[in-house]
Amino acid sequence: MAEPTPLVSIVLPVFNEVTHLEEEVTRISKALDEAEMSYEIIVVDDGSTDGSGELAETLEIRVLRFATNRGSGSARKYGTMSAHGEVVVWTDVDMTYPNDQIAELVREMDGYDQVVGARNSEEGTVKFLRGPAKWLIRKLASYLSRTEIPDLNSGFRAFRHDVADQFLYLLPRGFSCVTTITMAFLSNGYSIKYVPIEYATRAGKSKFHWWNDTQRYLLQVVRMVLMHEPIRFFGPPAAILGLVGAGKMVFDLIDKNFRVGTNTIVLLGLAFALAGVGLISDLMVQLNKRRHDVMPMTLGDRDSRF
Ligand SMILES: Nc1nc2c(ncn2[C@@H]2O[C@H](COP(=O)(O)OP(=O)(O)OP(=O)(O)O)[C@@H](O)[C@H]2O)c(=O)[nH]1
Ligand SMILES: [Mg+2]
Repeated sequence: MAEPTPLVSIVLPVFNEVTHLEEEVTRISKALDEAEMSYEIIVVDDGSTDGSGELAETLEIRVLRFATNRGSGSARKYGTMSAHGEVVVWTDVDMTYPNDQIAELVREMDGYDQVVGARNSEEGTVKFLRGPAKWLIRKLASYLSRTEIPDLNSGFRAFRHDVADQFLYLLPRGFSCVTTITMAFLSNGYSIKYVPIEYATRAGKSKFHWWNDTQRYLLQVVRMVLMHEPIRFFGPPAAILGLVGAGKMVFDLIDKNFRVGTNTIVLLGLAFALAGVGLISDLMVQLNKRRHDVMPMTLGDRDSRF
């Protein structure tokens, strides 16, 4: 039921997934046909060498093919740029996400700008290492964005196309683009709803590199906060060092007969330096704020919009 201006565009980044690509496309189209929701499927193939791109071209979907590999983040970004739907859905093509529930995910959007399928278990590749790292990064992101984030890097999400268009320039090349779209929405006052989903074992071969990709996740979370609210990054260490330094100063004055120790001065100096960097960064962010013209979603809005 592909239409010129569909309601939903499903963007599928693909890199060497030939064994199950057709099965994923079929289960998505079947579910959306049954739900009578208009849609387009966009496969973004990134120089697959196993014939995924050629296979995609035989299916009744839109296919973007890049000759060289750019990463799943770039694929999602260009897929979204070329999408026609009012709602964009991102998901993987590895049989892990419940892609037969995309219509339900989209229907959850009333009053929300984005709906994310939150996995209740970590079943991804190298899960014993990824679990703790992801937990830590998620807690950091929750603190920095002042919201509880049950799943920061779920690859299964539906969001408003017009809102996301404002942030596509921020998306990095790799896997951390899913983290970025969450942080961009939250930092700019758009709402996200989380719905629990099951996460299955992956078919085919994982492209996730636990060390490189985890480092990128962490860096991307910190970068997003520095971009929007640097005070939340520099403030706490500055305050802690300042308090310890002030305490030490009182101790020096009383106990050391007014001889202020070198370490006291270093502590206070560091606290001032960090506070200064935080304030200057904050000023730069405020002065360079981009204009966001798209209204956040309100309750009952979904039906009048789509
Ligand atoms: N276009 C494109 N897609 C990619 C690339 N790397 C991965 N993908 C796709 O992105 C989706 C997620 O990749 P995965 O390797 O499953 O990564 P993950 O889900 O974080 O890791 P797992 O826990 O192993 O499933 C899949 O549909 C991949 O085919 C890439 O370089 N380019
Ligand atoms: Mg996967």
